[in-house]
Amino acid sequence: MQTLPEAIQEKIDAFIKLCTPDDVVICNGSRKEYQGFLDKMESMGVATALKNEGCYYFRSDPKDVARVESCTFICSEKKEDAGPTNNHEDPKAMKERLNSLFSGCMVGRTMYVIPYLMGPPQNPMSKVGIEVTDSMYVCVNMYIMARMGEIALKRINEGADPVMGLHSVGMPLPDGKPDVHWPCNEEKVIAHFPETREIFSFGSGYGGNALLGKKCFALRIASTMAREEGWLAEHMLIIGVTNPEGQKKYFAAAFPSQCGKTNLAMIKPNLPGWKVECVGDDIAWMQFHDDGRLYAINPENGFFGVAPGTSEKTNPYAMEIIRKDTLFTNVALNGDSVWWEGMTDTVPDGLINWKGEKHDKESGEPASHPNARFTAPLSHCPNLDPATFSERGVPIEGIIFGGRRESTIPLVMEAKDWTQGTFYGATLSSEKTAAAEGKTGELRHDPFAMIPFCGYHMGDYFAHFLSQEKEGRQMPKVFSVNWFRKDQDGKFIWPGYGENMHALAWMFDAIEGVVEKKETAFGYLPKNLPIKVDGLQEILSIDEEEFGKEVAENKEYLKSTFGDRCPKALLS
Ligand code: GTP
Ligand code: SPV
Ligand code: MN
Repeated sequence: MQTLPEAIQEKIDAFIKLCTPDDVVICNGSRKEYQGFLDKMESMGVATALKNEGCYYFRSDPKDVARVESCTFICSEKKEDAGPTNNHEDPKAMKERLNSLFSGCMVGRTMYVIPYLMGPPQNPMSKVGIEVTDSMYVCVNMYIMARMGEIALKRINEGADPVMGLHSVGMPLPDGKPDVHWPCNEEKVIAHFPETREIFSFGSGYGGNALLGKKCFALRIASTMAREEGWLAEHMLIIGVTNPEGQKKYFAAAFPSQCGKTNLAMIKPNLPGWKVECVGDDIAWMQFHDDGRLYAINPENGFFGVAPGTSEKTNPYAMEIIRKDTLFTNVALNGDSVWWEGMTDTVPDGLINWKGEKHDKESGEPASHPNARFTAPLSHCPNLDPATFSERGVPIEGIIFGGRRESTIPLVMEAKDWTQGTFYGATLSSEKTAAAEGKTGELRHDPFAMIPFCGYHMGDYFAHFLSQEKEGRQMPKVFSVNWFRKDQDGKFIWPGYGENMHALAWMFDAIEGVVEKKETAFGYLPKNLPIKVDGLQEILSIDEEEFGKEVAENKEYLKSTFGDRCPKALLS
């Protein structure tokens, strides 16, 4: 069995002393180990094996279905370093609370130590972490989402300093108490210590709360590392777009949770001659290289994608990706396969809903939870970009910001310069979705789609983004998009999905300088697009008065929220 460097072992020993598990296992990340976890969970009735090879079904506790932003904390020494958009807690006070929460929390359970690598093994930007958890569900998801085991251990033994994370579902099993199918705790805390690069997560087993490599490390902790070290950790998908002439450009795009990243990353274009390949669907780590270009990597190794709405029609590549070796959580069971809203036009008979009950079609309740997810390997992606695992990353020429907006924001627009592009990012807002707790549909500001994920003061984040523009650098062009405009009847005007290729093609050609554009004070818009859509001109235009009002409100928001720490360039 592998050993850990002494300093790391000491930290793990302290976790063991605190959590008092019955047993400790260091994960090697092998396929055999992964299958062993699944077999064990199946025998416990926690996982259901499905008809398709390597596919399993999980159901969470109905009270543990999404990220919990109200219980997510940035514990920086100074409150102002967390900024106005994060919950802050004093590190000492939080450590005390955590010590009491974690004390004895793994009694009756096994502690799994998961060394993992975020990023392609060949790439110097990749980083290591260790997640210590009492959840086998977390182990199997981390196996898919990160590079787990030996590969990371080797780096750690060579001196790489891992971001440490301790996770517990928060339900000890004293005196042989039987386990429940989805252990969790009413009290949840997701605490980040950016200065010491530590993560503590208690009480939830779901998604971004529990898979610490994802939002906790690759965004919240990484964004603070990126600021210190001069790079960018962004909530962005990465795609390569090839035009009919065979020229290729890479784009990175930030959309808030459940606003279309995974779908755009896997787009099957509805425009002859164009090709799109996927590098990543959620997170981008980016850095300017000596050649003056911005290079991106996807730190993840899998997809944790929204299931509802995914179908052969909307996202055929996703349907192919999830055909084998996929974990499904909170979808509906359809015999020995799965179903969710939007997969087919008609609802099959005899479904078991995500709560484990017979689905009542008349109830008006969905059979799958709106934040039901699939976990599937990146390598399954039929349009995976050949440079996904490259040593260098991929050169980004376009950055896209998009939200879910039923009015005001046009289908696509181009910023005149980096500063206006930064303004697009800083003023991104979107109607709330089911990816986090709370009411859906409400409009909220979500700068850079990073509101829930920025590990420091968002005003400083804007300044950091702005400061990327330097002599000798080829700055990407910046765009704003919106697939979600609605007509008077509340129907989407834009067909979306494969047709989003029209917007991508326009952006590609805008970078090349070969499109016809309408100039406004707020950026450039397409004159037309070669597609027949009712209301097309409406979504290709802005109402300058309405838009101007939105811009003024946005500046007010920036000023009142971030004060002096908002760069002046965004307010003028
Ligand atoms: P997270 O994984 O939570 O960060 O979400 P995401 O940004 O990856 O969003 P995803 O691609 O999973 O899409 C979220 C929801 O929006 C799904 O139900 C999609 O079917 C729907 N969606 C995605 N793209 C489009 C589009 O172009 N038009 C419309 N109308 N809906 C879309
Ligand atoms: C998101 O909410 O943006 C997700 C899901 O991608 S989670 O991993 O739970 O954060
Ligand atoms: Mn996604």
